[in-house]
Amino acid sequence: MTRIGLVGCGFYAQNHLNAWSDLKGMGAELVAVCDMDSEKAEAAGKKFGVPYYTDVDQMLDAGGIELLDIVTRMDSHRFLSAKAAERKIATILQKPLAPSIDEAIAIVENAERQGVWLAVHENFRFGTGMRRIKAVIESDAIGEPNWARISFRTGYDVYRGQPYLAQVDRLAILDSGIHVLDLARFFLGEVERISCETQRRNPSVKAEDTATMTLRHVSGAVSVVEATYESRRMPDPFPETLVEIEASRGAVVLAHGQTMTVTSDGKAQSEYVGSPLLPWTSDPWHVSQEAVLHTNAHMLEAFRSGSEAATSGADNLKTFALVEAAYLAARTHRSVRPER
Ligand code: 89V
Repeated sequence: MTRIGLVGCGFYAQNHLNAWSDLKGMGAELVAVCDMDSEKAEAAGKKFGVPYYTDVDQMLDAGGIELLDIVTRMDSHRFLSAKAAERKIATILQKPLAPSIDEAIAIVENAERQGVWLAVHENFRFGTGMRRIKAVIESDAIGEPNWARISFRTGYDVYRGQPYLAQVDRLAILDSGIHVLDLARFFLGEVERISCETQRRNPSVKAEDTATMTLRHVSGAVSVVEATYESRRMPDPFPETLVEIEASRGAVVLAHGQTMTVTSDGKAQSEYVGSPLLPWTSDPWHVSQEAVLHTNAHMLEAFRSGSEAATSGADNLKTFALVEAAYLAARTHRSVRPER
């Protein structure tokens, strides 16, 4: 068994806790949880039958944790990951890895210096629909991808479950754009240039709530990558990402409702690629929740086999470089080369 500790027992962490519990059969053993808020710590500890702490040092010093899942907000990631690294405890960090790339690099470099395994919980690419698209591309059914539109557009009230999102200095690109930028890399490879226009369409949030980005990939493919929390359309696809990829011999399109249509050499076929609800998932969050289960399963497998996670710290810095390039592009109205 791999002994797992979890810090940060808030809204989204419930998905991580349920996922670890589901992965018992794969060798995951949740052994302790921690939250600064004693009520949250106690609720999670009692629900999942493990000791609970409000002090992370106490939890880590109690010993036995091999893998620490840090599900707090980004501001505390450097501080908490340093505590794990100095005790040689492997770490999974929630996205976004940090508020800025300099801090993200410092976190990754510190883990490298200490020789500690570190991964970023970038979950979108582990969702069932996204994995099916990747499999279509890899199967060569559509040929060489050369254009894409990857779109996360919603007006769902994300501020209710995550009120801090209305107050952050960087919103659409850093919170959800980071997911779609990661998908652009996952499907079409590394990026040469990016341009971006941002908008703050909802006056009661502090930062940009809409980002429209154009990427030129090293392969020559071009993608339009969109993220907004202020789309007033029905039906609202939240939290689905809609994908259109055109390629030399066909296309793959994932539409709202998880219907994937693959066109291959002039023949089109559609199928439902969603997954059934789990006992702890519900709509509309299910697509995001089941991605957490697959992400945790991947993390566990990679850690146990001593290999890097697909979304290792080093990998995620490449996605983070796109985030920074997008902000710079939006500020200067120019296309920007990412710095990694
Ligand atoms: O998955 C996430 O990153 C969440 C939300 C779906 C609201 O963007 O923060």
